[in-house]
Amino acid sequence: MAEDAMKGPAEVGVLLGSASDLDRVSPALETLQEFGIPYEVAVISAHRTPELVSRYASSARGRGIKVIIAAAGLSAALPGAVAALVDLPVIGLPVGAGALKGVDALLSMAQMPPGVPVATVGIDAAKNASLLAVRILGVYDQSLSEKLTRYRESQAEETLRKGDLVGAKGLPQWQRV
Ligand code: RP5
Repeated sequence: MAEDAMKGPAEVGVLLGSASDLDRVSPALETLQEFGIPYEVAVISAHRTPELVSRYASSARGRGIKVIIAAAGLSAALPGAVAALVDLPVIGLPVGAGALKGVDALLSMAQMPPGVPVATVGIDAAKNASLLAVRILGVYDQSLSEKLTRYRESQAEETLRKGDLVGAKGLPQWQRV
C-alpha cells in the first residue's frame, strides 16, 4: 500500500516535545507515509519553547492542518497546551521515557480538564496515534476510508495466518465456525 510520494500541503502535524522522542514516534510517520498522508514534524516543547507552541497552534488551521499528533514524555503538557489553543482534533502520544516510563505522560494527557479534549493513545503507541489520525481524515475521504478497510482486512488475514502456525504445533484447536 506504500505511497511513493506524499502530495500537497501537510494535513497532519506531528509535534515532538524533544528530538529525543523521534525514535518512538517514527512508526507514526511510517504509517502516515504508508497511507499517503502529507505530514509535517515540529520539535516544540510546552515547557521549553511555549511561545513556539502558541505560534504553531495559532497557524495550524490556516496552513491546512486537520489533525495534530503531539508526542511527549515526563510531565507531558504539549498536547493539552495545543488543544487549549486550537479547535482541531489533538491526539496525545505519551512517550515511554524517564523514571516512570511514560505513566506520567499518559496520565497528564488522559486527565485533561473538561472542555479541552485530548484523544490519548497508549504509551509509545505511535502506530495507533497515526491510525486514529487517518481514521479522522477518512471520515471525509472515501478513498482513504477504503484503504483503512483494506488495512483492517489484511490485519485480520495476518492474524489468522499466524493462528494457523500455532495450529500446526498440534495443539487441540477450536474449529472456526
Ligand atoms: C519531554 O521531556 C520530551 O517530550 C521528552 O520525552 C522528555 C525528555 O526530553 P529531553 O530532556 O530528552 O530533551 O518534554
